[in-house]
Amino acid sequence: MRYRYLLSVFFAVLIPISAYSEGILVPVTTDPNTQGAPDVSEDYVVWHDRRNGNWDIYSADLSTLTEKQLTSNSLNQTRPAVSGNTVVWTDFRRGSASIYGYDLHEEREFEIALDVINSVLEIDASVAISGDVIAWHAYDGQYFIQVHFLSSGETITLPRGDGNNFHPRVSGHRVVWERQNSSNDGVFLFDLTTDTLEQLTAQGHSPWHPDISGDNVVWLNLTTFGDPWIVFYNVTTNLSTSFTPAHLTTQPPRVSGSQVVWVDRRYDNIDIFLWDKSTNIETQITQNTASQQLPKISGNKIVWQDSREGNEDIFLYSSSSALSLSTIVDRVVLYVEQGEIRRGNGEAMKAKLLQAGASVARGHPQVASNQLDAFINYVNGLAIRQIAPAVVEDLVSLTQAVQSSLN
Ligand SMILES: [Ca+2]
Ligand SMILES: [Ca+2]
Repeated sequence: MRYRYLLSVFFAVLIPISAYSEGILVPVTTDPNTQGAPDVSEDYVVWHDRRNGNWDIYSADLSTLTEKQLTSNSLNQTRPAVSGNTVVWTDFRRGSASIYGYDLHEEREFEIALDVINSVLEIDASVAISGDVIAWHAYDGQYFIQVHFLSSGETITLPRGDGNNFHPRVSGHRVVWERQNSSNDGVFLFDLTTDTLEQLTAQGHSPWHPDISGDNVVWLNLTTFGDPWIVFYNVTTNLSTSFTPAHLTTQPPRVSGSQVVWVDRRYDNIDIFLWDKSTNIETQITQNTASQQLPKISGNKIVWQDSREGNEDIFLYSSSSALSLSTIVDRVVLYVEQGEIRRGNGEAMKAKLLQAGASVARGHPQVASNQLDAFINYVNGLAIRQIAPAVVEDLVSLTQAVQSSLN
């Protein structure tokens, strides 16, 4: 077991740049009863649905937007998660909380773990899935994390330490969750390939609801003296960025790649916002006066629970995420204005970016990508003493994002 605290972490607070959303918004459900708690993968949206007088699991195929009822048991099936063609949820058909799954291709339901929470209260087991790996919190007097492998059928218990372990999330071979302990709350990460445990948060913080996508972990940090904030942490570089949207709620932030979604009340009602770490651009996804909440994100798709029609429905946003060289030029200009980059260096950077832009215009994306490599080398060359590390990291990650959109 290995603990790694944030002592070596470079802590950057960036001021986001605002943008208007340019994607399309689609209602996934229009039924007058309650639909909520959606999740999304590349091909499917899933949610829990009360149209039959009790909670059932439904799915929609995103290529056709056709709806499908996955459960019909008269007791409750709630809070589904989806990855690929597998849907998992917390199921109360036995009274206590169990974990069930459904294969959307084979149209087959299956048991995963029975009676994981034996409680008189109906408590969500917070089941999560990524590929072969399913995780949830179970209860035996204290809450602890269990992991199930779909391919082998094996179920294991993760190191539980002192206190209660809640709200696991999975990405590939990594599981993150929060541990609540009277002396040391924390976000923990377990690597299933190396069997190593890390604590990602320093002592004295109260982190809630972590999420993970690849190398990137986000969580909420609560404080008794002000608004909560969101932490974005890279497990490979140990670099941490925090930002504090105005009137942030305690609903979980969610991450996919470099993009984070959350809800806040800055305009007096709950709306969905998106921030992209690679561009440092914040986008307001919903601008409706009803409440939009519980967002999830996968690639360029965001889903959430929306009350704009007078009852709760599921909505989907799909972005085009078109990045252009002018985004980097604008960023260089901004840093020059802020005094972060000297004017002469800024002009040299703009010249390199214009060369790459000319190559794109002539239909030579590979040449443009090589010219952007030269731009990155130039920026890295100024990293010693001339430009702050956070500025270098911002420009390099933004340029790499543009390069990946050229390919
Ligand atoms: Ca049901
Ligand atoms: Ca509805």
